Amino acid sequence: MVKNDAEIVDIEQRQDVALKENQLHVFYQLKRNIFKDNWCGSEALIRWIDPIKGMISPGKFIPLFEKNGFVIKLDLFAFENVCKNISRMIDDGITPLRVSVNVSRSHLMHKNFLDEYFKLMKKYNVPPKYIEFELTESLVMENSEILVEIINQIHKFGCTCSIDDFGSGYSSLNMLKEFDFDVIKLDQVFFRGSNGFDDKAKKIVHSVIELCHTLNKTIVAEGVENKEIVNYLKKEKCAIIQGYYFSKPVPYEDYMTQVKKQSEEEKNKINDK
Ligand code: G
Ligand code: MN
Repeated sequence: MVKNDAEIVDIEQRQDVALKENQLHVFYQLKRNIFKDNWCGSEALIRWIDPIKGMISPGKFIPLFEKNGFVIKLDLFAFENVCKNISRMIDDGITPLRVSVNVSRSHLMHKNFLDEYFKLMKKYNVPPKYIEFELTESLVMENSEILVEIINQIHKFGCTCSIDDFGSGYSSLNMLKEFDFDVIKLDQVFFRGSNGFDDKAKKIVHSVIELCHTLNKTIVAEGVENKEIVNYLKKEKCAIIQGYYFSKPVPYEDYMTQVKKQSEEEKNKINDK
């Protein structure tokens, strides 16, 4: 969190410069399918690399930008970047992975905000199957009718949507009932409680996974940092894992190298058949 008013003012004064002078970067964190043993997608995450201060944590600037509205510009900047990169991969003969992008709650105040997103996808010829919209639990609670409409629009356009940070807010179960999410992203808090990943946490995770499977939802476990948790999730048949254990968020070039490697391996497999 931001510590004091001076720091807030400082960040707010530098936000436009940061965008203009390319200090804001889109990093990618790969997601692993542990049963297929492959990368099955990624999440696009904003990183602010200041020439003097170095990396500024998103925890510091995102809540602030949500308050002052700058987050709208930032989300669209990140999204355009993602679209450009997917289009670049396709041009270079690389099969892209689906990228999930975070949609801030501020967008919901703007009617038809998705039009901007869809326009960008058309501009860069991005097939809709490569985009997943991540919506957070808190965003959902406040705007239920609008959200039903938004999810419809996302599906109609051919994209998917996920509920981010699942389980860290409240009324989560009701949300599963009311909204047609494709993917549930299990919040990292379950793996990092005061007692670590103890028996109680395991029982809760077990039940949530079972529930998602019953509802035919894809589940992604977030913030997985060690082998013990991976083994547990494997036992519970949770296929997709995102976390430092497999990959940290990395710059586009590093991400592209991984995706290219897998894309080539898969093409070779087909040719060998
Ligand atoms: O709220 P959301 O799920 O979008 O946030 C994801 C954040 O969690 C990112 O900032 C990402 O860098 C961070 N993150 C991803 N994997 C891990 C992990 O294994 N451990 C920790 N501590 N943080 C992680
Ligand atoms: Mn997210």
